[in-house]
Amino acid sequence: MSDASLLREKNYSHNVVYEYDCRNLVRGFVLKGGKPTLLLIAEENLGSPEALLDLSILESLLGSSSVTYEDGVLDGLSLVSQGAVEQVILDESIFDRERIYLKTAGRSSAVELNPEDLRKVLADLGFDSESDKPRLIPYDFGYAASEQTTKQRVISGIQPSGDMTLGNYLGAIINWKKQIEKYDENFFFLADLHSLTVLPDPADLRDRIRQTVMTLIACGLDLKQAVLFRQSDLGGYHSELAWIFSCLTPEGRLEQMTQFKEKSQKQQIIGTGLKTYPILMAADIALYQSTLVPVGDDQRQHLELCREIVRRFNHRYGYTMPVPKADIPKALARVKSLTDGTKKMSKSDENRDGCVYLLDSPDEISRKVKRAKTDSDPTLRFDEDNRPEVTNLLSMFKVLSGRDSEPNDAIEAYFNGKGAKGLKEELTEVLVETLRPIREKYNELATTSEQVDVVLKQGVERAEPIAKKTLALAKQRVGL
Ligand code: AQP
Repeated sequence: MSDASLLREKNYSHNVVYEYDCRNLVRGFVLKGGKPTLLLIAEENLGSPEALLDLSILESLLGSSSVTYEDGVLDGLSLVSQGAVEQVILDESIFDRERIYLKTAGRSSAVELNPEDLRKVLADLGFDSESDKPRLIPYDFGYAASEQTTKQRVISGIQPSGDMTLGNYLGAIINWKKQIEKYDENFFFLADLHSLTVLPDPADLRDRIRQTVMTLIACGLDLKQAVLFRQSDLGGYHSELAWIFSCLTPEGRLEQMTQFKEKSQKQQIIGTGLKTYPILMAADIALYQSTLVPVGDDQRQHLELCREIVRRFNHRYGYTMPVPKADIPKALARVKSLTDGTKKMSKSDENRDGCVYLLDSPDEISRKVKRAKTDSDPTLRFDEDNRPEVTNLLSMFKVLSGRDSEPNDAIEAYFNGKGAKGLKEELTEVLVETLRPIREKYNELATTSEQVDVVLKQGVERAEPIAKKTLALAKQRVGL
């Protein structure tokens, strides 16, 4: 529907404002002290309010030094009429979108426009970048631009459900390290509440929590830059938001989750937590106003559900948290088991020969890789569908040897005539060298136990204020 008349339907009484989003989210701004201004921003998935809008840019555009930002969507905020608005600040990247939804807090529906219609609406209303009044101020806030220009808050978690595997390393940890270098705000956590879904032995779980922290430190996570905390240390916030989210999540969606289907087949008792796990995961992410979630491909479906839940919350109660994006590695997003190329390498797998663990000794690595399943075709080719095991080994080599930007045929050509034996030998070598410093650092850390406590204590101190603020806002929004 293109409905320019709706834009003129109501008068609006606020100094400014507007919210724009291409996916039905609502975001409100009040700019006090400026001229009545319509603000059209190509916002997508951005983090904290401060990150959303650089007020100094806005102040210079408005020629005012008294611009303030007010969080949340205001009741009664309505569509604009020509008389009230003196100027429009228009983020030009809006026109990169296929569809634009204009929506206000007072209405439950949005006006869908294509970019050209928006241009017509603005022209109809008399806004023109050539004239002085009403003024159209085109500006590129860069919100639709690349990740480099956008502030991101990164979050990701790992379950202390077993010894960390090469799957965790390639699917998550190396990506976490890249994010730490790229972005200022990085939160990583031990998802210990999640690991209860498979009813671990309490003493084992306690040990694993510490071991997982030590392994993460040994992998070289820069904990001056990044925050590492334990989920259950802030469990009240996580579970309260998860409860609010659960009331918004259709039960049927949870049953569609592949991981639930797979894991419930392995469990004697299928706890409700196994099914509601993705809701807790959505809360873990939203609680920290996170925008980017580096995960392996196995989490893609859960992340999509998280995005749905956050959108639903924002849509119903007003903008409260950004809709996060998954950041899934392009090469080797899902590391497969060494013994079955159709299964992911998983730390809770009972068959330990299927996994390379980050703390495996060189002999163990060599033994496992030697016994890894391949097929009878001596020519090595990437073929995910028909030759999953060979593809898995080739992909591991490609990423671990730092050749991930090369095309697959270059790797195939490199192994031409070397056969599975040659591939296994070279893979072993590169695995041993990659994991050696991790194992050595871990052994060093294991001699003193205090560092784990210090790291976790600092993590809580840095994470709690954000969790507290988001939960308070979410509760207020839903009427609590
Ligand atoms: N095989 C994998 N390939 C790519 N990424 C992976 N990840 C895990 N396995 C692979 C990524 O590692 C992060 C933490 O994962 P997790 O602790 O949630 O899952 P897990 O290691 O797979 O542990 P479990 O207990 O054995 O869980 P399930 O039963 O789910 O397999 C995530 O970013 C994940 O994507």
